[in-house]
Amino acid sequence: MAMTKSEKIWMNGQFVAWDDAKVHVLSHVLHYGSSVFEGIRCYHTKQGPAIFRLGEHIERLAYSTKIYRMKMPFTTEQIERACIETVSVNQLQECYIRPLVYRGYSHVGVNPIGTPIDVMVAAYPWGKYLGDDALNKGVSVKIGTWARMAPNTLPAMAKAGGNYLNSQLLKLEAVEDGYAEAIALDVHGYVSEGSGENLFLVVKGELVTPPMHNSILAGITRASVLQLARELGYNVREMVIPRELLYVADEAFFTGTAVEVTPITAVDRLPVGNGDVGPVTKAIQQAFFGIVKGDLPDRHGWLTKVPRSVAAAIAKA
Ligand code: PPE
Repeated sequence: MAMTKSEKIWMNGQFVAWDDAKVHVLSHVLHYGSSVFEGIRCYHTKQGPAIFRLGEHIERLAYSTKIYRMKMPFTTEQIERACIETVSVNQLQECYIRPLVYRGYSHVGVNPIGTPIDVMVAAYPWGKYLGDDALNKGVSVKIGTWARMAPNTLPAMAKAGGNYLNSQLLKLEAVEDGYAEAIALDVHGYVSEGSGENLFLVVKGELVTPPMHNSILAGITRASVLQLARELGYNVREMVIPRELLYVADEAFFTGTAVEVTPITAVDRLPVGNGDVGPVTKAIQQAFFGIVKGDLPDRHGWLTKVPRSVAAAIAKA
């Protein structure tokens, strides 16, 4: 799963060559996980590359920095601009955008006060998160034996690097056991989310998803799907979900930037519904991909176009 390089990475306000985008080994972030980040997709549309919900992602990045008391050296407008420019200078049509804010190099020691706050934005091609067939055929998942962090341990609302140690334990277990992904329960035993995605169930025609207080990341795809589902006329409810509802639900699917809308067709080797991708999941996929790929009107203003002129302007400067 080697990544596809692009040419340039934005680091603290400047573009540097991909291979030169380096940090010191004694940077605080490497030792203590002190980073917050975003994952954003840019889609190829007929009107050129378009970034999905850029404003909401950078707003969440700002919340994450606030929670961890990291004083951002750039405004949200500057970071949004950096994302657009990074797509443009690398001449990418379709890509994943990864902004990262991290505590840099000054001293080692848990106390983060005084570390520099560094910011980078990279953009590079990234294919299907859970395999090429996942979107059409669905994935088989297990309930992880690791719980998501308790609410008074690490803040789930912050998309912080450190949270992903928990995610890695879940993912490692899933892959070693032959599953595409793991779903975590929260500390009370209720369904929380996947290692890197939110989760919806279809129960008797109604869409349900765990609320914020089950240690989930407040996913931007989740919010988009909640809205699209309502617009399609489905009853939608944020609801505490017991594990066994996964076994008796009619349909289930993941949502997330990387995973997009991916059907879940089996949980713990039990088929979800009859084990096929269900009609509600398909309807949500259609509504979602219709907008992001530019085939349906962007009626919510979710897409930020990347104009061709941006790269030319940067080259001139
Ligand atoms: N929960 C978690 C734990 C999570 O990491 C993500 C995104 C979501 C929910 C969905 O959030 P949103 O993308 O706003 O809809 N996970 C990102 C990182 C994946 C990775 O492997 O890296 C992503 O999808 O970009």
